[in-house]
Amino acid sequence: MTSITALPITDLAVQSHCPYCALQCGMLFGAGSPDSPASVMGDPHFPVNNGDLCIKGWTSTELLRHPKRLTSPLVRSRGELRTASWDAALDAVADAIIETRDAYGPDAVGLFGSGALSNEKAYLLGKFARVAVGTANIDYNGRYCMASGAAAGNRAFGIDRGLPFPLADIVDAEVVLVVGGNPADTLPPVMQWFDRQKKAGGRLIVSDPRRTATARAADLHLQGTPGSDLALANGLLYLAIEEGLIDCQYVADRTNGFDAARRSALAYHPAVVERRTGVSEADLRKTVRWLGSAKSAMILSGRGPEQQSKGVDTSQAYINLALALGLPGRPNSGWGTLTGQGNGQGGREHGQKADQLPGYRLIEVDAHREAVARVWEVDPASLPRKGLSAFEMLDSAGSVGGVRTLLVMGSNVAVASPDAGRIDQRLRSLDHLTVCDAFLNETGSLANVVLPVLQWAEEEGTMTNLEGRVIHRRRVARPPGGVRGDLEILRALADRLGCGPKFAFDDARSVFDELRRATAGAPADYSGITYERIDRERGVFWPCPGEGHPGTPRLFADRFAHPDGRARFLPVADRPAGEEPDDDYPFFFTTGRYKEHYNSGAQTRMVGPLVRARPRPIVLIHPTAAQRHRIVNGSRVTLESRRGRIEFQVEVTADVRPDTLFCPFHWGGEHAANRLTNPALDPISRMPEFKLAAVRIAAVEAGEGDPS
Ligand SMILES: Nc1nc2c(c(=O)[nH]1)N[C@H]1C(S)=C(S)[C@@H](COP(=O)(O)OP(=O)(O)OC[C@H]3O[C@@H](n4cnc5c(=O)[nH]c(N)nc54)[C@H](O)[C@@H]3O)O[C@H]1N2
Ligand SMILES: Nc1nc2c(c(=O)[nH]1)N[C@H]1C(S)=C(S)[C@@H](COP(=O)(O)OP(=O)(O)OC[C@H]3O[C@@H](n4cnc5c(=O)[nH]c(N)nc54)[C@H](O)[C@@H]3O)O[C@H]1N2
Ligand code: SF4
Ligand SMILES: [Mo]
Repeated sequence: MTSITALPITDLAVQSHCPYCALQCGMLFGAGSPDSPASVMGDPHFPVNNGDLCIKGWTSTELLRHPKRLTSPLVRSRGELRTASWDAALDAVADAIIETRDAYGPDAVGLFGSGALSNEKAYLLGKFARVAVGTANIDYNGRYCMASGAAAGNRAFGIDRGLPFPLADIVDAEVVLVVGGNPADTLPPVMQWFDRQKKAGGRLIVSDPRRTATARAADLHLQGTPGSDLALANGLLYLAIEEGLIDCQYVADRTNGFDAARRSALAYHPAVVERRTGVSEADLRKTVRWLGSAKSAMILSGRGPEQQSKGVDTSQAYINLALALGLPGRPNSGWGTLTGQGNGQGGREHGQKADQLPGYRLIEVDAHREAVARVWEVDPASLPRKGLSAFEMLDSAGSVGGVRTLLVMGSNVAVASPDAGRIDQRLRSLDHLTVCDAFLNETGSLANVVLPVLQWAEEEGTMTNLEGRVIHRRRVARPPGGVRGDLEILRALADRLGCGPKFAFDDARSVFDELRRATAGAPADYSGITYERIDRERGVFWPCPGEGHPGTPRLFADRFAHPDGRARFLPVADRPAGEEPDDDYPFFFTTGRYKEHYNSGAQTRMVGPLVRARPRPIVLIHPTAAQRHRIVNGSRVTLESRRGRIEFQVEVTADVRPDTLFCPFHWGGEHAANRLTNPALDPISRMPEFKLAAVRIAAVEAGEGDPS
C-alpha cells in the first residue's frame, strides 16, 4: 500500500493534480514502481495550493492499486454480476442502446455524466449522446452541484465562470462574506488565502446554520435558519439603501434594473428579516457596513444557498447586493461561487448538460447548433433538442415516455440523488443500466453492465479548476491490465452504433483539438489553449480565443458579457422552501460534507486513514433539542421525513441551531442521508433541495457512548 507520509521527491518527480475537488491542487508524484508512484506531495510551485494538500489529497494514491479495483468488465447474468470479456460487455451495452432506440425512440436512452470527467470526456460524452445515440437525454451530476450558481451568473453577468478572478485576489479583499460554504473542510488549502487576508487586516463573515470550522475562523458568524438566505440578502440590500452605501455611479454606468430590485428589497425591513432568518439586526447592519464601506469586498457562495428550490433567486439576491455596492469588476472584489468537483467548471461548459453544446453554447439557439454541427460535420437539424434534467431523467426511468436504458459515467447516483429510496426503485425498473467506474459503487451494484475504467493518474486530460484555469493532468502511474479509458469506451460504443469515424480519436489530445475548434467564438472559448501552453504557464484561464491571447484571469473589469456590456439586477422575492417544518416534522434537516470524505463516498470510503478518521455519518443536534428528546452523545436516533427513515448515531453540540439537524451525505444504503431529502427542484436550474427537508425524531435508543 502506498505510504501517506511524503518520501523525498527527487528530480524525477512528475507534476500533476489531485483526483478530487475543484481546487485541483498541484501534486508532485515521486518515482516508485512503474505501477504506482511511491509518494505524493503538494506542488510548492502551483499557485493555487502552494504546496498544501488536504488529507484526501495525501491519501489519494491508495486508490490506484486498491484491492477492490475493478479490472474486468462485469455483466449480469442469472441475477448476478459476473466477469466478462470487453467485447461481450460492449456488445451488451450497444445492443441495449439499439434495442431501446428501436422500440421507444432515441430519447429513451439516457446518459449521465459528471463534473469528475475531464474536459475531453465531458465533450465526447455530449457528442456521443447527440451524434451516436441521437438522444436529447443527457445530463450530469453538476445539476446537483453548480446549476443554481451557474444559472444566476449567466442571468446577471451573461457568463458563468464560478470565480471571475484568481483565488490569490482574496488576500487583498478587505472584507469577504462566505455564504453557505465551508472551505475549511471542503477546500482546505484555500484557507491560506483567507489567513493572509486576515493578516493584511481583512475581515471574514460566514453565513451558515452551523458553526463550522470556517465560521470559527470568521470575525462574524451569521447563523441563520436553513433556507432563509434570500430574505437575508434582500434585508442586506434594504440596509445598504437605508445606510446610503449604494454605489450610484457604478449602478448608473454598469448595470440595468436597479429600480425594480430596490423596490422589491424595500419589503425586507430589518425587523422582518431578523424574525425570518434568526440573525439580529445588529449583525445585519454590521455586515452591510463592513461590506459597503470597504474599498474591496467579495461575496463567495457555496452550496448552502444554492442547493435550494429557490437557489437561483437566492444567488441573484446576493448578486444584487454585490452590484448595488459596486463590487463586480472592481479589484479584489465581486461575487463568485466556489465550484465543487474536480472539473465542475469545465464539466458545465462542454455539452454534457441537457440544454448545452460545447463552449457553453445553447442547444436551443439556432446559431449555436449550426456552429457545432459544422465541427461535427452533421446536419444541424439532426441535433436533438433540450432534454430532461438530472433528477427528472432518473425519475423518469422505466416509465412510459421515460428513459429505459441508461449509461452512467462518473457519478454514484444511487447515493447522491435526493429521495434516494425512490431513485433506487427507478434504477431497478430500467431495462438496462451501464456504469463506467473504477470501483463497484452502489449504482454499479444495480447495473447490468459495469465497465472498469482508468483512474485519474493513469491517463492524461485537462480539467478546469474553480478559477476557470485550465490545467493538465498527466499520466503518472501504469494502469492495471484489463481496464480501459472512458474515451476508448465511447469510441468502441460509437463504432458499434455505426458512428466510428466521428469518434476515431486516439488520445485525449486529439479530442482536445476538436474541443478547441468546437468552442472557438463561444462564451467558453478554449481555442487558444494547448497542452504545451498549460504546462508552460501553469494553467491558462478561459476565455482564450487565440494562441497569442494571454487568457483571462479576471473578468468584468470593463464590461459584462451581456450584449450591452451591463450587468442585470433582477427583483427576487423570498418564498417558502419545497417543504417547511411543521407540527408533524418539526426540524430542519440539512446536509453537507466531512473533510475526510468526498461526495457519495464511493472513493474515500475505501481509503484506510479516511475511514478510520470518519467511519460513519453522525447527526448533529443542539443540546436543547437533545434534552427534549432524552438524547445524549452517542444515542442512536431514527429520523423520519415524508420520504424515508434512517437510523443515525448523534453528536450533541451547540454548533448547530436548535431547530436544525445536520448530517453528511457520504454514505449509502441504510446510512444514506438522501433517503430523507426532498427532490423539490428550482424552476430555473432544476437543482434539488439538498439543503432543507422537514424531519422528525421518530425513535431514540441508547448508543455506544461519545461518538467523537
Ligand atoms: N471534504 C470534501 N470536500 C469537498 C467535497 C466533499 O464531498 N468533501 N465535495 C466537493 C464538492 S462536489 C462541492 S459542491 C463542494 C461543496 O462545498 P461547500 O459548499 O463548502 O459544502 P457543503 O458542506 O455542501 O455546504 C456548505 C455549508 O452549507 C451549510 N448550509 C446548509 N444549509 C444551509 C442554508 O440553508 N443556508 C446556508 N447559508 N448554509 C447552509 C452547511 O452547514 C455547510 O457547512 O465541496 C467540494 N469539496
Ligand atoms: N444530501 C446531499 N446530496 C448531495 C449533495 C449535498 O450537499 N447533500 N451534494 C451534491 C453534489 S454538490 C454533488 S457534486 C454530487 C456528487 O455525488 P456523485 O455524483 O455521486 O459524485 P462522486 O461521489 O464524486 O462519484 C463519482 C463516481 O465517479 C467515479 N469517477 C471519478 N472519476 C471518474 C472518471 O474519470 N470516469 C469515470 N467513469 N468514473 C469516475 C468515482 O469512482 C465515483 O464512483 O452529490 C450531490 N448530492
Ligand atoms: S483540497 Fe481538493 S484538490 Fe486539494 S488535495 Fe484536497 S481534495 Fe485534492
Ligand atoms: Mo458538488
